[in-house]
This record gives sequence, structure tokens and C-alpha cells, in this order.
Amino acid sequence: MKNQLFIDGTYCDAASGEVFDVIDPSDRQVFAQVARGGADDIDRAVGAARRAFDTGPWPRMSGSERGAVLRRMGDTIAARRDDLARLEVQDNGKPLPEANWDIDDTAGVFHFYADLAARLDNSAEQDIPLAMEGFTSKAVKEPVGVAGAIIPWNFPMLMASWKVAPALAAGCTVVLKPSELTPLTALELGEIANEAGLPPGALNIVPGFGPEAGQPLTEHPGVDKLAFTGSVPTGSQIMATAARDIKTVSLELGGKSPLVVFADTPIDEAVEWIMFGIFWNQGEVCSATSRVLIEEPIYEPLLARLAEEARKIRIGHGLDDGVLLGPLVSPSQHEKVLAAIERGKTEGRLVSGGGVPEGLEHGCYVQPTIFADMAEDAWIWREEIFGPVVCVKPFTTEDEAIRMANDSRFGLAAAVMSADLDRAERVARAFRAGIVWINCSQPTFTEAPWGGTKQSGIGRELGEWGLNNYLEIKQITAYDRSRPW
Ligand code: TXE
Repeated sequence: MKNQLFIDGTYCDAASGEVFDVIDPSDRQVFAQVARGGADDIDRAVGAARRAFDTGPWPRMSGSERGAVLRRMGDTIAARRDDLARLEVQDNGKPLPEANWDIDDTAGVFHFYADLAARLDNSAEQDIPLAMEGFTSKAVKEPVGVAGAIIPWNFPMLMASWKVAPALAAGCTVVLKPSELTPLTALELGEIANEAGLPPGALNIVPGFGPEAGQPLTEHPGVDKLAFTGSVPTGSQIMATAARDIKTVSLELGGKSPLVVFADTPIDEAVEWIMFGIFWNQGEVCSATSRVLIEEPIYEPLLARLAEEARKIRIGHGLDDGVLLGPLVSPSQHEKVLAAIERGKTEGRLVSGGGVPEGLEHGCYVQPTIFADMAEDAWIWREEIFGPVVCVKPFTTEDEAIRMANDSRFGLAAAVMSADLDRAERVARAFRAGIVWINCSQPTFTEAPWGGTKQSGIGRELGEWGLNNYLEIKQITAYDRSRPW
């Protein structure tokens, strides 16, 4: 297990010599101590990334050469699936099958951007037809420079890949700050990068706390671009800091995403996707469909089925067979979600769950919880809880469903279920959200754009859009002296 900073191709201690504890949320015990990165370490890491960008080979290699390195990184991640997934379970708490998906997806992201890097060799330049004779012009895509990436704890290795892989594919160099709650799998990327032949300094990893390591990375004048996934207040602070030096930012923030279920939806399908939409990954998912709107005729029967199925969910240690819901990531997140549930009890009808499961008091466990019939201005209906807590309300008309769905300061995701595909398509287009699902909730594809509207963020990750985050466009215009204007 790697527990040091990774700077300029080498694992090393923090300049202060300090470490911090990492806990296993299934029993709240400390299972690792990790170097506690601070401003000095960020300065060293940005210095290494700067040199690697300004004078190193990485941005000067062809796209296919960079792609070959990224492909090898993806291969190693795939080969190490078992140990990385188990480490993710210990660090984050999620069930092993979900950690396996994460690692498979992480490898897939590196492979996908390996291909896009190679494609840049033919697509980075575009001739521009000019109206005026005597000049030729082209648009050339170039890496932005040094990218600072700050990531959360809900998908620790996958979130690292969403930023590191496209940034490296573009030819940028990177300083990655993982969450202080879950730094371990991201730290393995250092060794994986070295083995794959990534030049020193192209990727640097500095674990540490937000104010101690994240803030100095945000403020550092050597960083050209910031990419952040996390909470709205932190995203807002990062954007304000970035404004001082006019750094580009991409932000993927919170959500309170709606799932609208029309009465013609087969009840088993509705149950399956409502449950998956909020209970996978313990509900610690930015795109979780945490507000469910159900058409009146099926409202009570569907709610009753949901309560029945939620009670059957096996809660326990992420490595135990058949477990569908692990512990929340940390004692503080546990407290936060339990406090939200208590507030919910004063605002709505508790249909199932509502506390800590019996016999699991030693870990950060929470029952899958369903609230119904709260007012539209209720706090639990409007605010992100980031736990296995879903709020359900009835609706009677399509217009009412769309209005309630869109009545949120967030706009990350939304979903609609109906047997009438014309209606589903119409509602999908009426949603104000960056990601919309029809007859499902949550499936995420590396090829497709990911990101939100309103306070859910700025920009899109994944697909070619993710690569464009790390590319600048340069105009090169030449004067043909033989054809004076
Ligand atoms: O987030 P923070 P937290 C939401 C979710 C959750 C809440 C709080 O509702 O309950 O946010 O979680 C780094 N400068 N999401 O406190 O603070 C921090 O070290 C620079 C939604 O964990 O945003 C970590 O690496 N960086 C979300 C990262 O920011 C700073 C995922 C995220 O932490 C910083 C996570 C600072 N001043 C939480 N302060 C999603 N969109 O998926 C903190 N950080």
C-alpha cells in the first residue's frame, strides 16, 4: 500500500513529516497513515509538473506515443483489479461488486483516452477557409498546461481517472489531490504510471486536507487549469480563487436529481431503477435520483413495494457476500446523513428505514430510508443529503411533474420512466439537467458527456468533451507573400 506523496516520479514524505489517519468506515478503525501534504509539497509538485510540461518530453510526444503509455496504465489497473477493488472497499466502504465496477471503469477510462490521444495525431489541426485571399489559417489544439485536479471520496479511483486520463491524453501534466478520506487507490496511480513509462513530473499526487493542500493548489500561479469534483461551497470557493489568475475551471458539483415515474411503467422496473438510483454506492452519488415523482394512480402501491424491497436490502461489510449497502464513507458523513434523516422525520412521512441498522452500530451504517409527502419547500426535498435517503412525492399531470422536477438549484441529472416513448422523450427534453436517463437511472458511459447545469457545475467530463477540457485552441494564420492582399 502506498502512503506517501508522489512527486516527480518518486514517493516521498511530506515536507512537514506529518501524516494523517485513514479509517475503515466498517469499524471506524485506523488502517493506514498517509503523508499529510501541505503548501510546500504542492509547490514542489507544481514545480515538477511545470518542468515536465515546459521542458519535458510528455507534451512533445505524439498522441499515439502518449496513448501507448495510457494504454499500459489501463492494462495494469485491469490486471490489479482485485487488490485495487479491495483497497477501495476498505477505504470507502462500498460493496465489492461495486468496487469491481469502479476499477473496471477506471481501466476503461485510461483505455478510452489512450485511443483519443492517438486520434489527436490526425485531428489536432483543422484548416479554416478564409474569405480573404492571400492568407491561410488553421486551428491547432494544444494542451492547456499544468492541470490541478481535486477529487472527492465517493468513487476515489474512478474520479482520479476522469481527470488524470484526459489531461495526460491531451499532453498536460497533472497535480492530483485526492480526498483526505480516501487517498489510497489514487496513490497507487504513481507506481502504475512509473511502470507504464510516464515521464517523471507528468503526474504528481499530493494527498491532504482541503484547506492545507487543496487551497494552495487552487492558488498556485504555476497551475493553468483546475478541475474539481465535490461540494457546491468548495466549488464556489475554487472558482472565486481561480478568477484571480483567470485559470480555466471545470466543476462537477452536487445534485438533487429527479426521477419521474409515469403510471404506465411496469411496477417491477420502477422499483428496480428507483432503488438503484438512490441506494447504490450508499447514495453517495452526485447523480443519485434522490427525488422521486410518481404519477398518482400508482403512487401508494409503488411506495408500498419500495418500502418492502428497501427493508430486504442486505446491509453490511463491503466484502461480505450479498451485501448491497455498505457503510457511509466516514463518521462525519454518517452524522451528517443521520441528522438529515432526523430533520426529515419532522418534514415528511417516514416510510421505511430512518436510522442505524441494529447490530451494525460499530460502523458508519445507515438504513435505506424513504420519506414521502413532504412539502415542496421542505429542506429534505431541496437539499443534497448524499446518503441512502430518497424523497417521494405524487404528481397528476406531465406539466406538474416537469415543473417540480426542474424546481431545484441543481441540474446534474434527471430520469423519466414511461411506456410511452414519445412522452418520455418530450419530458427528457424539458428537464433542465446535463444528464438525462429514459427508463433507467445512473448508467454512466465513458463515451458520453457528463456534467451539470445550474449550481451542479460547469463543463463536461468524459468522452471527447473530457479531452477538450484540457486543450486550448491556437489560431495560426500565415500571409502568402507571393499573393499580396
Ligand atoms: O466535500 P468537499 P466534502 C457533496 C455531498 C457531501 C458534501 C460534503 O453533499 O455531503 O459535498 O463533502 C477538497 N480548496 N459532495 O466535505 O469539501 C477536499 O479535500 C480546495 C458531492 O467531502 O467539496 C476533497 O478533496 N480543495 C460530490 C474535495 O475538495 C478543497 C462529491 C471534496 O471535498 C477545499 C463529494 C478548499 N478550500 C461531496 N476544501 C460530487 N459532486 O460527487 C475541500 N477541498
